[in-house]
Amino acid sequence: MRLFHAVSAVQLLAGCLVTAVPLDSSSTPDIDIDPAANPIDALAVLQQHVYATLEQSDAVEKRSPKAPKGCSLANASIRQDWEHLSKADRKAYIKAVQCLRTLPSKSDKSWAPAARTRYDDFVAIHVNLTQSIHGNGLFLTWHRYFVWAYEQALRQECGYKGYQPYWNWFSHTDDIHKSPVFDGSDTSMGGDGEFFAHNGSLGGAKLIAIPSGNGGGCIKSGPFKNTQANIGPMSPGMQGFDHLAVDITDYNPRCVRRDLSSYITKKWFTTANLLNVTVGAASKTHRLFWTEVQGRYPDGFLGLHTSGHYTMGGDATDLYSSVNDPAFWLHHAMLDRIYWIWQTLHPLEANKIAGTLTLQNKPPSRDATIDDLLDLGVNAKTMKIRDMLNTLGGTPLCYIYL
Ligand SMILES: [Cu+2]
Repeated sequence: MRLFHAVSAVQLLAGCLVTAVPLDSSSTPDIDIDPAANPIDALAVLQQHVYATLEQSDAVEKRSPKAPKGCSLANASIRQDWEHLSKADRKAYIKAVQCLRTLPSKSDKSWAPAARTRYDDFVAIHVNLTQSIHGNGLFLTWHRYFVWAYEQALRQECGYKGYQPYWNWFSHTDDIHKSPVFDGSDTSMGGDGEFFAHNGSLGGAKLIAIPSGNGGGCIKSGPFKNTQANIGPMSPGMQGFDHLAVDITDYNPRCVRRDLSSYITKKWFTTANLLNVTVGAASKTHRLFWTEVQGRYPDGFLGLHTSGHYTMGGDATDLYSSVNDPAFWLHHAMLDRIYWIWQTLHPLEANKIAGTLTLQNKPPSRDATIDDLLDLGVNAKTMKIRDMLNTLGGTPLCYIYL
Protein backbone atom coordinates (compact mmCIF):
# COMPACT_ATOMS: atom_id res chain seq x y z
CA MET A 1 0.00 0.00 0.00
CA ARG A 2 2.83 2.38 0.79
CA LEU A 3 3.79 2.35 -2.86
CA PHE A 4 0.55 4.14 -3.68
CA HIS A 5 1.17 7.06 -1.39
CA ALA A 6 3.75 8.36 -3.77
CA VAL A 7 2.08 7.41 -7.02
CA SER A 8 -1.15 8.95 -8.23
CA ALA A 9 -4.09 7.03 -9.60
CA VAL A 10 -3.51 8.68 -12.93
CA GLN A 11 0.05 7.42 -13.14
CA LEU A 12 -0.95 3.97 -11.99
CA LEU A 13 -3.59 3.49 -14.60
CA ALA A 14 -2.00 5.37 -17.43
CA GLY A 15 -0.62 2.18 -18.86
CA CYS A 16 -3.88 0.29 -19.03
CA LEU A 17 -6.36 2.79 -20.40
CA VAL A 18 -8.82 1.91 -23.08
CA THR A 19 -10.48 4.44 -25.35
CA ALA A 20 -12.47 6.87 -23.24
CA VAL A 21 -16.19 6.20 -23.05
CA PRO A 22 -18.11 9.25 -24.23
CA LEU A 23 -20.37 10.70 -21.56
CA ASP A 24 -23.40 10.56 -23.82
CA SER A 25 -26.99 10.90 -22.77
CA SER A 26 -28.02 7.26 -23.07
CA SER A 27 -28.58 5.43 -19.82
CA THR A 28 -26.64 2.36 -20.89
CA PRO A 29 -23.04 2.75 -22.05
CA ASP A 30 -21.95 1.06 -25.22
CA ILE A 31 -19.40 -1.38 -23.85
CA ASP A 32 -18.91 -4.62 -25.67
CA ILE A 33 -17.82 -7.46 -23.41
CA ASP A 34 -18.03 -11.09 -24.43
CA PRO A 35 -20.61 -12.78 -22.16
CA ALA A 36 -18.44 -15.91 -22.37
CA ALA A 37 -15.44 -14.08 -20.88
CA ASN A 38 -14.06 -14.99 -17.50
CA PRO A 39 -15.79 -12.69 -14.96
CA ILE A 40 -12.42 -11.41 -13.68
CA ASP A 41 -11.49 -10.33 -17.21
CA ALA A 42 -14.93 -8.80 -17.75
CA LEU A 43 -14.58 -6.83 -14.51
CA ALA A 44 -11.12 -5.62 -15.53
CA VAL A 45 -12.54 -4.25 -18.80
CA LEU A 46 -15.33 -2.49 -16.90
CA GLN A 47 -12.76 -1.01 -14.54
CA GLN A 48 -10.79 0.40 -17.48
CA HIS A 49 -13.90 2.03 -18.91
CA VAL A 50 -14.75 3.49 -15.53
CA TYR A 51 -11.30 4.95 -15.13
CA ALA A 52 -11.32 6.40 -18.61
CA THR A 53 -14.69 8.01 -17.90
CA LEU A 54 -13.50 9.47 -14.61
CA GLU A 55 -10.35 10.80 -16.20
CA GLN A 56 -12.38 12.51 -18.88
CA SER A 57 -14.74 14.19 -16.42
CA ASP A 58 -11.79 15.11 -14.19
CA ALA A 59 -10.22 16.92 -17.14
CA VAL A 60 -13.50 18.74 -17.86
CA GLU A 61 -13.80 19.84 -14.22
CA LYS A 62 -10.25 21.15 -14.17
CA ARG A 63 -11.06 23.42 -17.12
CA SER A 64 -14.17 24.73 -15.37
CA PRO A 65 -13.86 28.02 -13.44
CA LYS A 66 -15.95 26.35 -10.72
CA ALA A 67 -13.54 23.44 -10.36
CA PRO A 68 -14.01 21.89 -6.91
CA LYS A 69 -11.00 22.13 -4.67
CA GLY A 70 -9.81 19.23 -2.62
CA CYS A 71 -10.70 15.91 -4.16
CA SER A 72 -9.58 14.81 -7.61
CA LEU A 73 -8.32 11.66 -9.26
CA ALA A 74 -4.79 12.81 -8.53
CA ASN A 75 -5.23 12.79 -4.75
CA ALA A 76 -8.04 10.25 -4.25
CA SER A 77 -7.41 7.26 -1.99
CA ILE A 78 -7.18 3.95 -3.82
CA ARG A 79 -8.97 0.90 -2.49
CA GLN A 80 -7.42 -2.28 -3.80
CA ASP A 81 -8.14 -5.95 -4.32
CA TRP A 82 -6.93 -7.96 -1.31
CA GLU A 83 -5.13 -10.25 -3.75
CA HIS A 84 -3.11 -7.34 -5.09
CA LEU A 85 -1.85 -6.19 -1.69
CA SER A 86 1.59 -7.30 -0.61
CA LYS A 87 1.71 -9.72 2.31
CA ALA A 88 3.11 -6.94 4.49
CA ASP A 89 0.18 -4.67 3.60
CA ARG A 90 -2.32 -7.45 4.30
CA LYS A 91 -0.70 -7.96 7.70
CA ALA A 92 -0.88 -4.23 8.43
CA TYR A 93 -4.62 -4.26 7.69
CA ILE A 94 -5.18 -7.40 9.81
CA LYS A 95 -3.25 -5.84 12.70
CA ALA A 96 -5.44 -2.73 12.59
CA VAL A 97 -8.63 -4.80 12.58
CA GLN A 98 -7.38 -6.78 15.56
CA CYS A 99 -6.60 -3.48 17.28
CA LEU A 100 -10.16 -2.24 16.74
CA ARG A 101 -11.45 -5.55 18.15
CA THR A 102 -9.46 -4.78 21.32
CA LEU A 103 -9.96 -1.05 21.95
CA PRO A 104 -12.81 -0.19 24.35
CA SER A 105 -16.27 0.71 23.09
CA LYS A 106 -17.33 4.37 22.96
CA SER A 107 -21.06 3.63 22.73
CA ASP A 108 -23.48 4.78 25.42
CA LYS A 109 -23.99 1.75 27.66
CA SER A 110 -27.72 2.37 28.01
CA TRP A 111 -28.06 2.27 24.23
CA ALA A 112 -25.66 -0.60 23.42
CA PRO A 113 -25.04 -2.55 26.65
CA ALA A 114 -23.52 -5.50 24.78
CA ALA A 115 -20.83 -3.43 23.02
CA ARG A 116 -17.40 -4.04 24.57
CA THR A 117 -14.97 -3.00 21.84
CA ARG A 118 -14.63 -0.27 19.21
CA TYR A 119 -15.37 -2.97 16.67
CA ASP A 120 -18.61 -3.66 18.55
CA ASP A 121 -19.59 -0.01 18.09
CA PHE A 122 -19.87 -0.73 14.38
CA VAL A 123 -21.81 -3.95 15.00
CA ALA A 124 -24.12 -2.11 17.43
CA ILE A 125 -25.17 0.68 15.08
CA HIS A 126 -25.79 -1.83 12.28
CA VAL A 127 -27.84 -4.08 14.56
CA ASN A 128 -29.86 -1.19 15.94
CA LEU A 129 -30.69 0.21 12.50
CA THR A 130 -31.07 -3.10 10.62
CA GLN A 131 -34.74 -2.54 9.80
CA SER A 132 -34.10 0.90 8.34
CA ILE A 133 -30.86 0.41 6.35
CA HIS A 134 -31.58 -2.76 4.33
CA GLY A 135 -33.95 -3.46 1.46
CA ASN A 136 -34.71 0.26 1.16
CA GLY A 137 -33.56 3.60 -0.19
CA LEU A 138 -30.74 3.99 2.35
CA PHE A 139 -29.08 0.65 1.75
CA LEU A 140 -26.31 1.52 -0.72
CA THR A 141 -25.32 4.92 0.66
CA TRP A 142 -25.60 3.98 4.34
CA HIS A 143 -23.25 1.03 3.79
CA ARG A 144 -20.92 3.20 1.69
CA TYR A 145 -20.61 5.63 4.58
CA PHE A 146 -20.30 2.73 7.06
CA VAL A 147 -17.28 1.29 5.24
CA TRP A 148 -15.73 4.76 4.98
CA ALA A 149 -16.14 5.38 8.73
CA TYR A 150 -14.58 1.99 9.50
CA GLU A 151 -11.64 2.79 7.24
CA GLN A 152 -11.23 6.08 9.12
CA ALA A 153 -11.28 4.27 12.49
CA LEU A 154 -8.60 1.82 11.34
CA ARG A 155 -6.42 4.72 10.22
CA GLN A 156 -7.02 7.20 13.02
CA GLU A 157 -7.38 4.89 16.01
CA CYS A 158 -5.22 1.92 15.01
CA GLY A 159 -2.42 3.48 12.98
CA TYR A 160 -3.33 1.85 9.66
CA LYS A 161 -1.70 3.66 6.75
CA GLY A 162 -3.56 2.01 3.88
CA TYR A 163 -7.17 2.03 2.69
CA GLN A 164 -10.03 -0.44 2.87
CA PRO A 165 -9.29 -3.42 0.59
CA TYR A 166 -12.02 -5.40 -1.14
CA TRP A 167 -12.71 -9.09 -1.78
CA ASN A 168 -13.11 -9.61 -5.51
CA TRP A 169 -16.17 -11.89 -5.54
CA PHE A 170 -15.32 -13.16 -9.01
CA SER A 171 -11.94 -14.58 -8.09
CA HIS A 172 -11.50 -18.21 -6.95
CA THR A 173 -15.16 -18.96 -7.57
CA ASP A 174 -14.31 -22.63 -8.27
CA ASP A 175 -12.97 -23.05 -4.76
CA ILE A 176 -13.42 -20.19 -2.32
CA HIS A 177 -11.14 -21.96 0.17
CA LYS A 178 -8.22 -21.07 -2.13
CA SER A 179 -9.02 -17.34 -2.11
CA PRO A 180 -6.27 -15.33 -0.36
CA VAL A 181 -9.12 -13.68 1.59
CA PHE A 182 -10.31 -16.97 3.07
CA ASP A 183 -7.45 -19.48 2.74
CA GLY A 184 -6.73 -19.51 6.48
CA SER A 185 -3.11 -18.38 6.05
CA ASP A 186 -1.58 -15.70 8.28
CA THR A 187 -2.24 -13.15 5.53
CA SER A 188 -5.94 -14.01 5.16
CA MET A 189 -9.06 -12.80 6.91
CA GLY A 190 -9.30 -16.28 8.43
CA GLY A 191 -10.30 -19.62 6.97
CA ASP A 192 -13.39 -21.81 7.07
CA GLY A 193 -15.19 -22.75 10.29
CA GLU A 194 -14.63 -26.02 12.14
CA PHE A 195 -16.88 -28.77 10.80
CA PHE A 196 -20.35 -28.49 12.31
CA ALA A 197 -23.00 -30.94 11.10
CA HIS A 198 -26.02 -28.94 9.93
CA ASN A 199 -28.69 -28.91 7.32
CA GLY A 200 -27.62 -26.07 5.01
CA SER A 201 -28.74 -22.46 5.16
CA LEU A 202 -31.79 -20.53 4.09
CA GLY A 203 -30.99 -17.25 2.36
CA GLY A 204 -32.98 -14.43 0.80
CA ALA A 205 -35.73 -13.95 3.41
CA LYS A 206 -35.43 -17.71 4.04
CA LEU A 207 -36.77 -18.48 0.56
CA ILE A 208 -33.58 -19.90 -1.00
CA ALA A 209 -32.01 -23.19 0.18
CA ILE A 210 -28.20 -23.37 0.22
CA PRO A 211 -26.39 -26.67 0.92
CA SER A 212 -23.94 -26.98 3.81
CA GLY A 213 -20.23 -26.56 3.17
CA ASN A 214 -17.50 -28.23 5.22
CA GLY A 215 -17.57 -25.69 8.08
CA GLY A 216 -20.23 -24.10 10.22
CA GLY A 217 -18.29 -23.74 13.49
CA CYS A 218 -15.70 -21.28 14.81
CA ILE A 219 -13.15 -19.87 12.33
CA LYS A 220 -10.48 -22.54 12.61
CA SER A 221 -7.37 -20.97 11.10
CA GLY A 222 -5.60 -17.72 10.34
CA PRO A 223 -5.40 -14.43 12.27
CA PHE A 224 -9.08 -14.53 13.24
CA LYS A 225 -9.10 -18.09 14.55
CA ASN A 226 -11.69 -18.24 17.37
CA THR A 227 -12.14 -14.46 17.20
CA GLN A 228 -14.85 -13.26 19.57
CA ALA A 229 -18.21 -11.63 18.82
CA ASN A 230 -20.27 -10.03 21.58
CA ILE A 231 -23.51 -8.92 19.92
CA GLY A 232 -26.13 -11.09 18.13
CA PRO A 233 -26.85 -13.24 16.25
CA MET A 234 -30.58 -12.63 16.07
CA SER A 235 -31.59 -14.36 12.88
CA PRO A 236 -28.76 -16.31 11.19
CA GLY A 237 -29.63 -18.16 7.99
CA MET A 238 -27.48 -21.17 8.88
CA GLN A 239 -29.49 -24.08 10.23
CA GLY A 240 -28.60 -25.40 13.68
CA PHE A 241 -27.05 -22.12 14.83
CA ASP A 242 -27.29 -22.19 18.62
CA HIS A 243 -26.39 -19.57 21.25
CA LEU A 244 -28.71 -17.01 19.68
CA ALA A 245 -28.96 -13.58 21.29
CA VAL A 246 -32.18 -12.79 23.16
CA ASP A 247 -32.27 -9.37 21.48
CA ILE A 248 -29.93 -6.65 20.31
CA THR A 249 -29.02 -5.62 23.86
CA ASP A 250 -27.97 -9.14 24.90
CA TYR A 251 -24.24 -9.57 25.69
CA ASN A 252 -23.54 -12.88 23.97
CA PRO A 253 -19.78 -13.59 23.83
CA ARG A 254 -18.91 -16.44 21.46
CA CYS A 255 -16.67 -17.25 18.51
CA VAL A 256 -17.39 -16.03 14.98
CA ARG A 257 -18.59 -18.91 12.80
CA ARG A 258 -18.20 -19.55 9.08
CA ASP A 259 -19.29 -22.07 6.50
CA LEU A 260 -17.52 -21.15 3.25
CA SER A 261 -19.59 -21.97 0.17
CA SER A 262 -18.23 -22.55 -3.30
CA TYR A 263 -21.79 -23.55 -4.23
CA ILE A 264 -22.70 -19.87 -3.95
CA THR A 265 -19.64 -18.48 -5.72
CA LYS A 266 -20.07 -20.84 -8.69
CA LYS A 267 -23.79 -20.23 -9.00
CA TRP A 268 -24.04 -16.44 -8.54
CA PHE A 269 -20.67 -14.76 -9.12
CA THR A 270 -20.88 -15.14 -12.87
CA THR A 271 -20.06 -12.95 -15.87
CA ALA A 272 -23.77 -12.85 -16.76
CA ASN A 273 -24.75 -11.52 -13.34
CA LEU A 274 -21.92 -8.99 -13.35
CA LEU A 275 -22.71 -7.66 -16.83
CA ASN A 276 -26.44 -7.57 -16.16
CA VAL A 277 -26.10 -5.01 -13.34
CA THR A 278 -23.27 -2.95 -14.85
CA VAL A 279 -24.02 -2.67 -18.58
CA GLY A 280 -26.99 -4.97 -19.19
CA ALA A 281 -30.75 -4.87 -18.78
CA ALA A 282 -30.62 -4.42 -15.00
CA SER A 283 -28.26 -1.43 -15.28
CA LYS A 284 -30.61 0.92 -17.09
CA THR A 285 -32.11 2.66 -14.06
CA HIS A 286 -31.10 3.02 -10.46
CA ARG A 287 -34.17 1.10 -9.35
CA LEU A 288 -33.37 -1.85 -11.61
CA PHE A 289 -29.73 -1.89 -10.47
CA TRP A 290 -30.63 -1.66 -6.79
CA THR A 291 -33.26 -4.39 -7.03
CA GLU A 292 -31.01 -6.79 -8.90
CA VAL A 293 -27.96 -6.27 -6.70
CA GLN A 294 -30.02 -6.86 -3.58
CA GLY A 295 -31.65 -9.99 -5.01
CA ARG A 296 -35.12 -11.03 -6.12
CA TYR A 297 -35.79 -13.64 -3.50
CA PRO A 298 -39.27 -14.82 -4.57
CA ASP A 299 -37.69 -15.56 -7.99
CA GLY A 300 -34.99 -17.65 -6.33
CA PHE A 301 -32.36 -15.05 -7.26
CA LEU A 302 -29.98 -14.35 -4.39
CA GLY A 303 -28.28 -11.25 -5.90
CA LEU A 304 -24.63 -10.27 -5.61
CA HIS A 305 -24.91 -8.67 -2.15
CA THR A 306 -26.61 -11.55 -0.35
CA SER A 307 -24.42 -14.04 -2.22
CA GLY A 308 -21.37 -12.54 -0.56
CA HIS A 309 -22.89 -13.00 2.87
CA TYR A 310 -23.81 -16.62 2.17
CA THR A 311 -20.42 -17.38 0.67
CA MET A 312 -19.01 -16.64 4.13
CA GLY A 313 -21.92 -18.41 5.88
CA GLY A 314 -22.33 -18.67 9.65
CA ASP A 315 -22.39 -15.30 11.42
CA ALA A 316 -22.28 -13.44 8.12
CA THR A 317 -25.76 -14.77 7.29
CA ASP A 318 -27.38 -12.80 10.13
CA LEU A 319 -28.90 -9.66 8.63
CA TYR A 320 -28.47 -7.91 11.98
CA SER A 321 -24.98 -8.81 13.17
CA SER A 322 -23.13 -9.99 10.03
CA VAL A 323 -20.67 -7.18 10.77
CA ASN A 324 -19.10 -9.51 13.37
CA ASP A 325 -17.29 -11.38 10.60
CA PRO A 326 -14.10 -9.37 9.94
CA ALA A 327 -14.44 -10.08 6.19
CA PHE A 328 -17.76 -8.15 6.17
CA TRP A 329 -15.84 -5.00 5.24
CA LEU A 330 -14.04 -6.55 2.29
CA HIS A 331 -17.39 -7.82 1.05
CA HIS A 332 -19.13 -4.47 1.43
CA ALA A 333 -16.22 -2.64 -0.21
CA MET A 334 -16.77 -4.91 -3.23
CA LEU A 335 -20.47 -4.10 -3.22
CA ASP A 336 -19.54 -0.41 -3.08
CA ARG A 337 -17.14 -0.93 -5.96
CA ILE A 338 -19.91 -2.40 -8.11
CA TYR A 339 -22.12 0.58 -7.15
CA TRP A 340 -19.25 2.95 -8.07
CA ILE A 341 -18.74 1.20 -11.42
CA TRP A 342 -22.46 1.39 -12.15
CA GLN A 343 -22.67 5.05 -11.11
CA THR A 344 -19.73 6.09 -13.28
CA LEU A 345 -21.13 4.31 -16.31
CA HIS A 346 -24.66 5.72 -15.78
CA PRO A 347 -24.21 9.43 -15.02
CA LEU A 348 -27.85 10.31 -15.62
CA GLU A 349 -29.01 7.79 -13.01
CA ALA A 350 -26.05 7.99 -10.64
CA ASN A 351 -27.53 10.51 -8.22
CA LYS A 352 -30.95 8.90 -7.96
CA ILE A 353 -32.08 6.60 -5.21
CA ALA A 354 -34.96 4.13 -5.03
CA GLY A 355 -36.94 2.56 -2.23
CA THR A 356 -38.65 3.66 0.97
CA LEU A 357 -37.40 4.02 4.54
CA THR A 358 -38.30 0.51 5.77
CA LEU A 359 -37.06 -3.03 5.09
CA GLN A 360 -38.94 -4.27 2.00
CA ASN A 361 -41.33 -1.40 2.78
CA LYS A 362 -42.63 -3.17 5.91
CA PRO A 363 -44.30 -1.35 7.56
CA PRO A 364 -45.17 0.89 4.59
CA SER A 365 -43.26 4.19 4.57
CA ARG A 366 -42.57 7.12 2.27
CA ASP A 367 -39.92 7.08 -0.45
CA ALA A 368 -36.42 7.98 0.69
CA THR A 369 -35.00 11.27 -0.60
CA ILE A 370 -31.38 12.33 -0.99
CA ASP A 371 -31.85 14.65 1.99
CA ASP A 372 -32.57 11.75 4.35
CA LEU A 373 -30.01 11.26 7.08
CA LEU A 374 -27.43 8.51 7.52
CA ASP A 375 -26.80 7.80 11.21
CA LEU A 376 -23.59 5.99 12.21
CA GLY A 377 -23.85 6.59 15.96
CA VAL A 378 -20.50 7.16 17.65
CA ASN A 379 -18.65 6.10 14.52
CA ALA A 380 -19.10 9.25 12.43
CA LYS A 381 -21.23 12.36 12.27
CA THR A 382 -24.67 12.13 10.69
CA MET A 383 -24.62 12.96 6.97
CA LYS A 384 -27.17 13.13 4.18
CA ILE A 385 -27.57 10.57 1.41
CA ARG A 386 -26.62 13.31 -1.09
CA ASP A 387 -23.16 13.53 0.52
CA MET A 388 -22.51 9.85 -0.22
CA LEU A 389 -23.49 9.76 -3.88
CA ASN A 390 -20.08 10.67 -5.28
CA THR A 391 -16.96 8.89 -4.00
CA LEU A 392 -14.95 11.82 -5.39
CA GLY A 393 -17.29 14.46 -3.95
CA GLY A 394 -14.98 15.37 -1.11
CA THR A 395 -17.94 15.58 1.28
CA PRO A 396 -16.13 13.74 2.85
CA LEU A 397 -15.55 10.90 0.38
CA CYS A 398 -12.47 10.95 -1.83
CA TYR A 399 -11.59 7.51 -3.13
CA ILE A 400 -11.65 5.22 -6.14
CA TYR A 401 -11.20 1.49 -6.62
CA LEU A 402 -8.37 -0.11 -8.54
CU1 LIG B 1 -25.94 -4.31 6.37
